[in-house]
Amino acid sequence: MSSNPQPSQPVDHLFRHARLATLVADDTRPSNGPSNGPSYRPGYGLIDDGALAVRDGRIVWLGSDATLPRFTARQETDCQGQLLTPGLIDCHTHLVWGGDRFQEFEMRLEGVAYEEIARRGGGIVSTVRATRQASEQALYEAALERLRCLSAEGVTTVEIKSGYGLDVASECRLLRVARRLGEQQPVRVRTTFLGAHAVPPEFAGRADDYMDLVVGDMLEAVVDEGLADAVDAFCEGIAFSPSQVERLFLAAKPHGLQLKLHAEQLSNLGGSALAARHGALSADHLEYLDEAGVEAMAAAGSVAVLLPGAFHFLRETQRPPVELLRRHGVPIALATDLNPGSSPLYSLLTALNLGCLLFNLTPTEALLGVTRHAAQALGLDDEIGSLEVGKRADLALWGVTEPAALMGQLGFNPCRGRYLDGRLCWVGEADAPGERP
Ligand code: DI6
Ligand code: FE
Repeated sequence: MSSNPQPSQPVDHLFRHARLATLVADDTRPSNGPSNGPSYRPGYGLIDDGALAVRDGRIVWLGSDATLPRFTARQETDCQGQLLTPGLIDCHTHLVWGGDRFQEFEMRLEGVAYEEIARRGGGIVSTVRATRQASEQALYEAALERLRCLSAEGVTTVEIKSGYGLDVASECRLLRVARRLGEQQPVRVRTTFLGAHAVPPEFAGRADDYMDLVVGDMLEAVVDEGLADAVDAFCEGIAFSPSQVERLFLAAKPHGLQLKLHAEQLSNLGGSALAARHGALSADHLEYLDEAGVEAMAAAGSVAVLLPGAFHFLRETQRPPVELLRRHGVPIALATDLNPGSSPLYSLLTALNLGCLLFNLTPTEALLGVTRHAAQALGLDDEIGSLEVGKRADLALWGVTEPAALMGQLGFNPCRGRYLDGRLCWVGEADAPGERP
């Protein structure tokens, strides 16, 4: 054994004395042991008094602080025993829109159903009218304010859908705003083309004709400008049928676009099974999903993205089949579904709380749902979503020690730091202490 000291390795940022929630493995669960003893910490992959080193934006080492190799760090953060998690991932939002829908909130409370409002020409289509009138800059500024709410709670990656333009120029405008947020703000953005969100007024009663436009000129414009990473559709009685959705999937796949689907939100049309057959990354909502759909998702490895905000705002009573999803090993993600109609929810921490209390998710499942499984729902699980050597150093530092404190309280934001590629930064704050990555 050599007595020479190890040479010191240069790193950019060293986090020390953190309670790391790696979300990688269940390294504290006693094998065959009790599942409810006082020391039981299920599945967070906790490392108490841990350290994590970052070089070139990636995690290069993590483990117990006591076993820290010799590093020379340009920057060091003493986490004082507090929780350090992967940066949170909101894998389903409709962040860019114009106008608001609070009159519809009132209508629903006066007894008019969400679907009825849509049939009367309100709902999604009313946001489309307001969005078409808004300038790109106005849309950007409104979206930035919303994004800031998410990032203040430790969100480092956001998926943003179009779907409130519904003509070629307006859909492209929404996706351009989403792309620009990712370029100009310290946040990772994935964009999804949702031209098949609703039938716009000028195509009323002609959904197939509108679908011709979506799979034709609209998709072509989106692809030509490189505006989308994925496509999505609303598969529902008030929107598009499974065969219309299939046309979109078949048109999108040759362009290398990933597939996602709003499915089984208000009724069961078999959308999730269709999406799974086409290898979709995820099916989202899923309140009316049946076991056949769950089996199809399990076979395809699709993620079930649950959206308790929409469930809450629509006062839905049918819960997604969480027990079936567990039994068949379908990964569950949670997201805000942030949109002006069914889910004006600007808080992923609240979505965690609602996921636990309304859908019976365990706190571990909930945290996995906004980290590892959310990364999987975006096809980014090789890059983000857990603390592992080689992954990007997207991190959230919290002023708490217990992971359950992230979802076990409401209206208190414990986020103390948000790091993208290992650098401290906040969306919308030009003079934040960290530089822009
Ligand atoms: N389902 C939803 O919950 C959102 N879109 C969708 O397909 C709602 C969109 C809205 O009401 O504006
Ligand atoms: Fe949605």
